Amino acid sequence: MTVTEKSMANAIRALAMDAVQAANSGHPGMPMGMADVATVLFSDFLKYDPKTPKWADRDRFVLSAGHGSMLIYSLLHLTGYARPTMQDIKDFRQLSSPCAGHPENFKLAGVETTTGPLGQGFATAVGMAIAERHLNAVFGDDLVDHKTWVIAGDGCLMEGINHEAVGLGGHLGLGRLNVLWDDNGITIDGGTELSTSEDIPARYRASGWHVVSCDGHDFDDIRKALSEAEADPRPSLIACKTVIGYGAPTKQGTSATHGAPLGDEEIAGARAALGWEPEPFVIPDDILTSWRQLGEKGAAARAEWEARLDGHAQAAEFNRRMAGELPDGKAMQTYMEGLAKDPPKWATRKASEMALGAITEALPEMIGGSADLTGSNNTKTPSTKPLTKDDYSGRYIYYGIREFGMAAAMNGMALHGGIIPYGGTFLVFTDYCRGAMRLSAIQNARAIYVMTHDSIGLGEDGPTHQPIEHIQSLRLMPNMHVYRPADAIETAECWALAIKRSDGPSTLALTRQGLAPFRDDVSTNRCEKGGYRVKSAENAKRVVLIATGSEVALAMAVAAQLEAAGIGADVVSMPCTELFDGQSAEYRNDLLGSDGILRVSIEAGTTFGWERYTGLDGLRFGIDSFGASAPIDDLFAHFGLTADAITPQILEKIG
Ligand SMILES: Cc1ncc(C[n+]2csc(CCOP(=O)(O)OP(=O)(O)O)c2C)c(N)n1
Ligand SMILES: [Mg+2]
Repeated sequence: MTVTEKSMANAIRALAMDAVQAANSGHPGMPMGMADVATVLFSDFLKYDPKTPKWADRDRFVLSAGHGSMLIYSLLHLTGYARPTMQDIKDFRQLSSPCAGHPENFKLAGVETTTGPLGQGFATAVGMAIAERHLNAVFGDDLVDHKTWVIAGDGCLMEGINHEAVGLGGHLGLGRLNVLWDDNGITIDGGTELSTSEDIPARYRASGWHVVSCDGHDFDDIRKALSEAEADPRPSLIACKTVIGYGAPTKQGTSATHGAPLGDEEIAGARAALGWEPEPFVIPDDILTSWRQLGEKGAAARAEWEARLDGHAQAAEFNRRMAGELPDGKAMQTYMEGLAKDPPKWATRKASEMALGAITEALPEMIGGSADLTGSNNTKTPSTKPLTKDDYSGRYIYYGIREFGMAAAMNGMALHGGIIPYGGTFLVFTDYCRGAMRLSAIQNARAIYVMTHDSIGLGEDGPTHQPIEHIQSLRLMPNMHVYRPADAIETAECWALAIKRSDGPSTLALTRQGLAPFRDDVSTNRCEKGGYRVKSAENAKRVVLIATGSEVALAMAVAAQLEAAGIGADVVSMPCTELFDGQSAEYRNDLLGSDGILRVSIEAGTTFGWERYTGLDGLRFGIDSFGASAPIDDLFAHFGLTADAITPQILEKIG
């Protein structure tokens, strides 16, 4: 008996029902509804090789509707990826299993990106599709010629970030991006008519997308729609009309199947309806064999690609970039030696621009951009001409006013490989990027955030634009390195560290206002330890001043007043607390001083959290309210961040 596509799709449905039932938690409805569509995608459209899951020219598949994780786990298992094993699937949602509640890119090859926060997978896929077109423009069809496929739900299309992603994807004409919309008319609260009246196809068409629809349970119709999407030069939305929980006798088509085990009785009914007889977690040999044969189809294309790569003139450079390795070179060192000769008084955003000039010239894998603040974020360099629909070889993306979409696209580029993305906006608008910054951190993605206007130092724009809690809140985020450099040399050092960090994101918090230089030594990267002493006490040491960014100069001024009063004071610049926390206890204690020494923090943002370094007995100078609209000097005076305001408080404290 030949194996039907329906029975192959039913294998996905059975695994989804069984795994969710065993875990007593999870989402069976979406995998059951999209099983037929996914079967067609993995049969005839997706380019992949389970035996070489990281093959650079594979298609990228993104399950944006991450709650339906059992869909991708089933597909990876059935098509023959080494993991998940059937045991992994039996252990769905348990600590021992790579089959986590939502797909995690660091747990399974074949999971290209972590998904779960709705809408972000889709927006990340836009970045992957940009990466593909850019690398194609640089390396040609022989090495880079793949597509990006997304499965997205109603939720992914409803989220605000979807509008940013669709706008950007349409504008850049990303024709190799194809989104399969699980158009089931159901979300958690019930039917989509409860919450939306939007004409989704019209919105996509208006944004430059091609839209096609199909019956998501009719294999021929699905195949026809996917072929049409592939052929169309625009990005495509394929509206797949499906029934959530397809096969469940009393619950299908309702939100009851969305996020809860179906229960033994309903599962028994579904098995009867689908004609699925095997025990739980058993796939009949003939069906498994058919799936495995599908999984073997891509090996030939992969072998042909390897043959093309072998001996290709650009092979070494292509491999270097895809491995995320930096080239040898001294561009940065030369740039810094130039700075040391005549240290400039630049805003750190300007210093960042100048450092980026050297970096982007030396590293062709860097793609920059800004969310419509190019001239303020200083993110554009002579080496980065615009990346446009007509010229994907460009390296600068005008993201428009789409901060969240920008950050998610940066994740997509970083995860695709071959690119180191950086992008800018005002630091205060990290709030708009935050969901994607968190996913950069979870996914160990090398995305670099260039966040300027980092304090009340931006002046007149006032409290809506002045970050207060932002720097500390980003420091709170696990795996996010936050840099707040204090002069041009520190800025270059922080950039070097951010780029070198291949397994995680970095945020650079940069000033609008000019900062006096205080460094002229560039023999070692002093920011590498996160914090270091920039001035040692001249009198007997009583105080250690710990400052970041623009407040290092203020700390130096305070220290000068203390010394004049006979009080010895060290000044520590702390550009990156995450790196400092990784130093030995000996180093940290030596730097911050021990018993009898007053520790004082100065940062033009919240004082919350600085107790960590000052101790409860220390002093913390910062701003614990919203800012205000005024010229910069008036603001620093108003918020008590001047040497004349701070020094007397220190003197009083030490008595
Ligand atoms: C940003 C975000 N908000 C809320 C959720 C919680 N959530 C998970 S699935 C879901 C409903 C999604 O509906 P849909 O995409 O149509 O999925 P379906 O029920 O059809 O599987 C919600 C609200 C989430 N995962 N991410
Ligand atoms: Mg839905």
